[in-house]
Amino acid sequence: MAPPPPPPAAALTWELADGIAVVTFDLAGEPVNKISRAVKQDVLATFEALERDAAVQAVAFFSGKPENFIAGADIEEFVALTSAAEAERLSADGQDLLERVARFPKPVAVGIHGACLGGGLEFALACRYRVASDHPKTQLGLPEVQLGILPGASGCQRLPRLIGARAALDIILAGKVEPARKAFRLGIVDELVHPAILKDVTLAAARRMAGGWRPKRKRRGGLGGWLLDGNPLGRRLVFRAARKQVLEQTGGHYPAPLAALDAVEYGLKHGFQAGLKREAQLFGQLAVTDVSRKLVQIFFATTALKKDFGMANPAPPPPAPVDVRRLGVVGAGFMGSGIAGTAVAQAGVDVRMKDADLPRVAKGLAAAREILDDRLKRRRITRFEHARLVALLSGGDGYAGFGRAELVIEAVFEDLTVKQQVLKEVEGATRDTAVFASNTSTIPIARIAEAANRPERVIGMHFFSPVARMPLLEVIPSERTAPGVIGTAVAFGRRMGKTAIVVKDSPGFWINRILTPYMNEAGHLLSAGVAIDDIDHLMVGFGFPVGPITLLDEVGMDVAEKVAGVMYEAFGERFTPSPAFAGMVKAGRLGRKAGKGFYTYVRGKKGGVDQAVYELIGVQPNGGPRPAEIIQRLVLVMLNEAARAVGEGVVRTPRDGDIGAIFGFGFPPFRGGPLRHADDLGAARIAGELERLAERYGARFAPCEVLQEQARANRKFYP
Ligand code: T1G
Repeated sequence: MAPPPPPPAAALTWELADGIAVVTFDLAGEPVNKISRAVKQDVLATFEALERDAAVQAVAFFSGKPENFIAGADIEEFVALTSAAEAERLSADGQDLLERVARFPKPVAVGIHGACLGGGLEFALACRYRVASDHPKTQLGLPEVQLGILPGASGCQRLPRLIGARAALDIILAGKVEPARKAFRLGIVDELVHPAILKDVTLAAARRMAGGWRPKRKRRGGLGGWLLDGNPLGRRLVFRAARKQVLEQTGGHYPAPLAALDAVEYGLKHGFQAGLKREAQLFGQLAVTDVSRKLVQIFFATTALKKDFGMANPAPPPPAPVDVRRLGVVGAGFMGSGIAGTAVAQAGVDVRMKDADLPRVAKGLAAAREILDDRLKRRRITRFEHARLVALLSGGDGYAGFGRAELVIEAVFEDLTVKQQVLKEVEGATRDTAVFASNTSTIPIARIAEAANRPERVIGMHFFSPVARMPLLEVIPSERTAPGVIGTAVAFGRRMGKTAIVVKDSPGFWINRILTPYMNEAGHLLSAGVAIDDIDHLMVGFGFPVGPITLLDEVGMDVAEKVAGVMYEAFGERFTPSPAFAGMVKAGRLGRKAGKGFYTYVRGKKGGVDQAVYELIGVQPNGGPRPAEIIQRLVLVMLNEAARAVGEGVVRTPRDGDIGAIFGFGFPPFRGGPLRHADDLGAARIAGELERLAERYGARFAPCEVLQEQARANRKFYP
């Protein structure tokens, strides 16, 4: 017997204005509107009442949340499902509801302001007319595949019919979320207006439709669009290309995009109703996969991190965190300009750069500006915004302008004496309340702070290169850093668009701590005769975006060697640098930036393996150990170090550790991060395999105390 329907949530209210029912969706007690079973009941009941009421001629639908339209289906509800059949029914129920909305006898217009995602966009697509506010908060998209599922409330059917298969696949298969302006260009919304007139314009559209007007939509994409989308042959080409791209991008690890492709294609071939059925079936299968569970865990972990400022709760002792309006950046090189450009582009703050001489400053300013130019080119900002933001960037060869900065980030040469010198100069040039952050990747913050008059205001902010694109920030307080200063750094990092984790002031912090043994192991494997590209292919097969050797070329061998040296000094034998890497820096093989590394580079484009490298390593490829053992060595050496670092409190929670590894260097998200992966394998199994590896290859594989203890007590990182 089917369970009784839940009582309707008190979410929808409506009032009549001149023949138009103005419906407001405002889910009580929740920061966002989401569609649960109870909300669906309420929508159904409301639309039934609207149909019955003869005074209602048309409907205008809005959200009551100030910054959010509808965030989609309630994710907590579908992760609780345990069978594919149940999930399929949930999807089919959603489709039925939206069919009723689409066939509603009175016209429905929606006014969209704020995030309109997943089931929220599917609802809007079922309405007859869509108006969106031209506001940065108004974003429309179908992010479902990012959660390992597909748009399961008719989105795979309605979107391609509205904007064409090619454009719809572009959104659905990547789980894209687009700003309102782009959604308008694509034809997803019918009108784009200033937020102040959203309500009036939507009401006017409802009224016109009540009077018999039917919105006309012109087919987008012109003749080219018709050739590709509008006939079966063209469509076949579109699907073939999309399938190929999905397989390339997912390496077969993520089933959702392929399933979504199937749902779209099937629907276009066999009709809307058959498509719905297929969509619900596939949704059911995906919703209970382990991949989807892992991706949903990541969603909730990142959401929880957004609210975590790394400080004690309730409010810490003074100083309170401050809102940064002016940022000083010392060092106008690659990192410094990346930090400056990203701070302006994302946080819209006034940035003052400083370097030793004016030509360097000019070069740094130009590089920072390129980040803004790129946004303009990709139409993320308007010309007007671009001009406004460019004007926020300035610089000089002295500290003029630093007096007003609330935060100064230094990105100078990686040397303790130099950094301490800069710290003293900055303290002399700024107010007593200013925070000094070092973008060091290897030097303990406590050591830098030894030179400070105000050590409680010194902190580490470790960005990754290139700053504009890498999503992670490690925030590193020393033991003397004030809690409020941690809050300032984390909050500003978030405004720069970064996912910030607070980590302990210990060598390599979190990311380099767990990455270094992995890189070294790749070197040991090279010495054992494994081919460069074999190592990379195997790790890409495991799910990393690039393999460890390619990563070395990207990071730069000089940087990697420096980090490896610092880690060896700190932790001793198990971090012994790989001899395979020793000759690379001397030979000028620094990687991409030098135009030569393990791979060849022609005009910035990566080519094949540079065979000359094998001579430097001193071993020609001979196959080496079995592929399974290569993967095992690389992965377990990282998991072992990660477990040890967790035991030392390098990260505050396993959640931070996993999110850091996923966002920091692309640990395969479908495995949930190194600590989730360790839990899945089980400590006993990992410890056993590490012992066997230690017998064969040495003490660097000896299982750490944390894993041994977990194995003994049958415990895990996560409850
Ligand atoms: N379900 C459940 N909870 C949600 C939620 C959702 N869809 N969206 C947000 N929350 C919670 C979030 O966990 C947090 O909770 C609070 O709301 C505020 O979020 C049938 C099946 C909308 C852009 O993937 O991208 O539709 O911590 O801090 O920064 O095809 O939340 O307060 O307890 O992130 O202003 C597809 C997910 C669903 C959108 C707002 N939708 N959400 O960002 O606030 S699947 C998504 C977001 C679907 C259909 C399928 C963002 C946001 P708490 P927040 P924000």
